[in-house]
Amino acid sequence: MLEHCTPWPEALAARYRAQGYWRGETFPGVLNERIEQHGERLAIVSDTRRWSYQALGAEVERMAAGFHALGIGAKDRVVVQLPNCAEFFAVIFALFRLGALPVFALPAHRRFEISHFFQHTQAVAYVIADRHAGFDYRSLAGEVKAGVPSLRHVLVLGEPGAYRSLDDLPRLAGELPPPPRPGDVAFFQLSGGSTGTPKLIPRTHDDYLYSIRASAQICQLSAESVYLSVIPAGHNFTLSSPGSLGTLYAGGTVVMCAHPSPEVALAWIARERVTITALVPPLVPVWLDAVKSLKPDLRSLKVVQVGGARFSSDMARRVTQELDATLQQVFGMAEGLVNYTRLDDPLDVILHSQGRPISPDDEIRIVDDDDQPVALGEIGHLLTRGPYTIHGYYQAEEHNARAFTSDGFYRTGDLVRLGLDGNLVVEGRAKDQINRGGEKISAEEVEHQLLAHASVVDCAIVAMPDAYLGEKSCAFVIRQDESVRGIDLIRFLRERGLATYKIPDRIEFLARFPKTGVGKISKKHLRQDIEARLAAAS
Ligand code: J2J
Repeated sequence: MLEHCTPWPEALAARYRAQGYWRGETFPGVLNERIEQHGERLAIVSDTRRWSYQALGAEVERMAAGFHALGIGAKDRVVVQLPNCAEFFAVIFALFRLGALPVFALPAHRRFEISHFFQHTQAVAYVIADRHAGFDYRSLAGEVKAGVPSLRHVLVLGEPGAYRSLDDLPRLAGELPPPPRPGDVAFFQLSGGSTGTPKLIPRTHDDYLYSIRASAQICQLSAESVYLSVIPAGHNFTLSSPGSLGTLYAGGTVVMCAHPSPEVALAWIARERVTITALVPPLVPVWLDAVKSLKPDLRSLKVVQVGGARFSSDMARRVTQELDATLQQVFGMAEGLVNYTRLDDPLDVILHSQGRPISPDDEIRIVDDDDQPVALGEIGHLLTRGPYTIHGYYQAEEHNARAFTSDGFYRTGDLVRLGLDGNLVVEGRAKDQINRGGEKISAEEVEHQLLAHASVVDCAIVAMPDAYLGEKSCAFVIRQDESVRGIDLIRFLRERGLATYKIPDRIEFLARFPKTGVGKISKKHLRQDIEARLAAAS
């Protein structure tokens, strides 16, 4: 395996192969098979493209040759930050073909995050769109480039400005290098994170393709399926559960929706006869309201998946009552483990649980604070190990010692309960993270940034309840200089290049922090404090 990555122990790897989970597939191999089987069928639709499998294959070949001519090769890291567009797939499959490793940045990431990905992986290239949602990614590239010596190529979808257009890659006569092997790392996913810097998740062809293949089966995908990709394309949920890659695996069609507004998305569903889509909880009431008022033609829609953050049973019920589609709850993580309610589960399971794992070999342990198993049905920490769950983050030895048990179980940081029917219910979170409607914020990461301000003596960031997003972030700050206002700190964080969703939604100043028995800041008391303030104001 790639250096600084933790392989599965040989005994487990042998088991996963023997069980037929790891079949020796690779992304380039799967794409070639699909081109042979479904060449003329529609693979990808976007605002500007309508690609058959053959057309996708041709675009992948052109880009692979171009990247190769630029000197991008096996194991080279490439930060990919594209909006939902057809070219996303041409780029990543071209990189897969060369054995180069995409790092899936989110469109919301800014200088701070992108620079970190480059510094951490020594990435050699950066693939961006010219502009999207009012933001110019070329100027971001300019800012990043100044501090990152490893960055050799900025490749732009659209108007390239000072850089090179993806339409204008060099042509190469001659052979491409050999394709990657099934056990090779295929790309880096991003961890939601609860530490000072975002961690990277190395996923192999074999392990990811197993999760995709099995997910496609659980969701009953076929060559007739049409998947609408609404949330950012590089996110693990939209990419793999079963997502766009699961749909391509099944020979279906992926529709790339560049803007998640319900008007745009619902029009796509009617126009392309979409059969399945995936949403984060805050989008659900907005969609349901839009369905009521716009009355779009949703007859094709069979499955609506919801996941990424806590989803209330009441809202789940609304979905089942107001849409003529099956609701599927999805509880997953980019590190691996994904749970689904099954399409034929009783309504009670679909409304009140987050489903069960993909694989019979997903091992689940629910433990107390001392790693001892809790009684069946009790709430505890979720630990997991399995054929598509990593055994270590990339280049993070010290953190890995805490994030994984000595026998390789990943500590998810989630608090869950196992129902008698074998389904998991997510009850809360032990990790120091804010889940802002599916967007994950590491409290420590933002606290570090705030502490860089000369007037911040100490700070602590906690989740506060929010009717729309479920949670928002609140920063409690002890300041040195009384004249420093919340707005000054927010401006400071923006200037440091932090993604907007990580900027605290609210800042409260305190003279001192409540402490725990061992003298640490009591975030529990801070959460109670902000809840009381919100209640008093309403
Ligand atoms: C409560 N919390 C949830 C749910 C994830 C499919 C679906 C989601 C993700 C994802 C993913 C939740 N209810 N239904 O990768 O493939 C929280 C948990 C979890 C963390 C992982 C997929 N579904 N969560 O959200 O890596 O806290 O993956 O540990 O972004 O989101 O976040 P992420």
